[in-house]
Amino acid sequence: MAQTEENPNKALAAEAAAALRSATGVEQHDVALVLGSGWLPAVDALGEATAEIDTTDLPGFSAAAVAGHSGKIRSIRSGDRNLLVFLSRTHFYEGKGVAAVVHPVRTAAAAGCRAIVLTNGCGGLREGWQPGQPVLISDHINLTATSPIEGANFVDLTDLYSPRLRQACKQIDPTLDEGVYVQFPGPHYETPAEINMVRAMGGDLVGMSTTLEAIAAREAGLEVLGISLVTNLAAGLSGQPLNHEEVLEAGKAAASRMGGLLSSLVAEI
Ligand code: 8IG
Repeated sequence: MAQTEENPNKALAAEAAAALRSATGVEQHDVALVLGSGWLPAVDALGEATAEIDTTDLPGFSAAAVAGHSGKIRSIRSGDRNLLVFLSRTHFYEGKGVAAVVHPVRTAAAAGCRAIVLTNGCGGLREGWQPGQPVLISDHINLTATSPIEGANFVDLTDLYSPRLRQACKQIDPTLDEGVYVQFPGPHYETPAEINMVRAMGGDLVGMSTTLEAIAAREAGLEVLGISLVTNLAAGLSGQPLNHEEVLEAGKAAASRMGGLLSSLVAEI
């Protein structure tokens, strides 16, 4: 479908952006951030909230479904930028459809954002990676078997994850590693055999988000940065079962590092 307001998804995002303007009093947002599992404790480092609203106050959003995710949107003034921070996301496994998953991204674009930082909590495959470690997403493999784009719009995904912004992150923190993020549909975690498959196909990180949002962001013309917080070793690698509490703990422990990274980064965007 053509990039016009005839696209119903784009029209709904424009309505949400208009409602966002009146709810926050902020005419134009510059940079959007989506906080994944474990990232919530980092948000306070970004600056004072100008406004905080419930996602459900805006057209097209539905309530948050996961513990540790809060269904709120914060407008934060950081230096001379207005940040639009989504404290939660809609996941593909909720079954609300791909358009619901990427609605925040399209809303951010309609609100004036030029760049989006997509964060997530995920499983790590690489030897030496520990829970609590942030990793820059260099590329992705989308195993959801779907796309947020409808119709014959053949969007290029080369360099989807901005080399410029990845470089900026590495200047802030030279110890940051990069890896290929693989999105599974979830909500179950992988089997150890699936993790072996991921390794064979070149994946380093496994999760249940981000790739569909990144594709929609590219379609909308946003510069994209993806950062994963390795909250657990991928299935079969630690000898322990996986659980969601471990994810939230890793986030709390890593909060000040994540907050410092994000706040230094938004100044560079
Ligand atoms: I946090 O190990 C988190 N999310 N698919 N696998 C998948 N998603 C995750 C994982 C994981 N950890």
